Amino acid sequence: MPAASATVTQPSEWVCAKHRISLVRPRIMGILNVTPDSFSDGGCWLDPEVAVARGLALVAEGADILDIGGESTRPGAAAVPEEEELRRVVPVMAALAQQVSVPLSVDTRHASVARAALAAGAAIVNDVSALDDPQMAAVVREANAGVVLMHMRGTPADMQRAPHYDDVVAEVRAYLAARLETALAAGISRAQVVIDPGIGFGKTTAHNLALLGALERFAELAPVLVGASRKRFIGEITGAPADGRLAGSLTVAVWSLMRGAAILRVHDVAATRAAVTMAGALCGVVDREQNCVG
Ligand code: PMM
Repeated sequence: MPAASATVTQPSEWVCAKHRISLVRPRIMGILNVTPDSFSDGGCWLDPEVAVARGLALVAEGADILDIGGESTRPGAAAVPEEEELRRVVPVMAALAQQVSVPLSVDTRHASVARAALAAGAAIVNDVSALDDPQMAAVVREANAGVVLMHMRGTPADMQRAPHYDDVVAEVRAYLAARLETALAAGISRAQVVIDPGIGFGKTTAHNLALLGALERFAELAPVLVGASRKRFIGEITGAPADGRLAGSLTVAVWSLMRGAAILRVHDVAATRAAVTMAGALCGVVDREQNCVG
């Protein structure tokens, strides 16, 4: 498959508390939204027992990581009080930590939630605000946790109000480079950090396509996570509603790997696993260092 032409060799392992996640092959992060209002699965997994069962099912489907979130970040979503986020996330995190061996991630912007989730067994903080909470970097450093630094323009409540960039790739890349430096300055090691251009977070369809077409530029900075699964731009292009976007999501997933992404954050784990395996077989060589998916 065509090469990611990254000029800097990136860590081949992601340090996430007690876990070392090899990034030589693509990794699939399964999404578990314990929210009433996420855009594609809101309300499905709000009950803790149902959420845990869903988490177990995602692992059985082949998830390498589970990402558990208690605050919807869909466009227009209101912020959730931290106590409510804690109430949703921590019991599910604790129960899954007892039952699965894959690393668990907490999708939160709040250091207090991250701290509690790490104590309950999480190994990764997936922060869509890239360390905006002044306590977050210290929480990540003290737990030696993995961290995802994602680009977002504004907040979920206002991010889709006419987003504008002069050069979306250059601006998002510069932002992530700066946040990476902030993390390093706070004592987080490079091997703990993954970056994410934030597909759909304060971006039009054209912005999303430009970012997906330039993932190699991001892979020069750090390993890259892409979260495009079922997102609105796929619907805008294909005409499909949120529950009909699997084909579009799989296409973006394979594309992203070809352009240098290391981790895919997805709802449809089994189908993504099959697509990634098929792409790897077509590639013939299954080593990302040889510019292929595996
Ligand atoms: N997208 C959503 C939530 N969290 N985290 C990262 N790192 N990247 C994303 O693209 C991302 C995210 C919103 O999608 P969801 O409601 O389906 O979880």
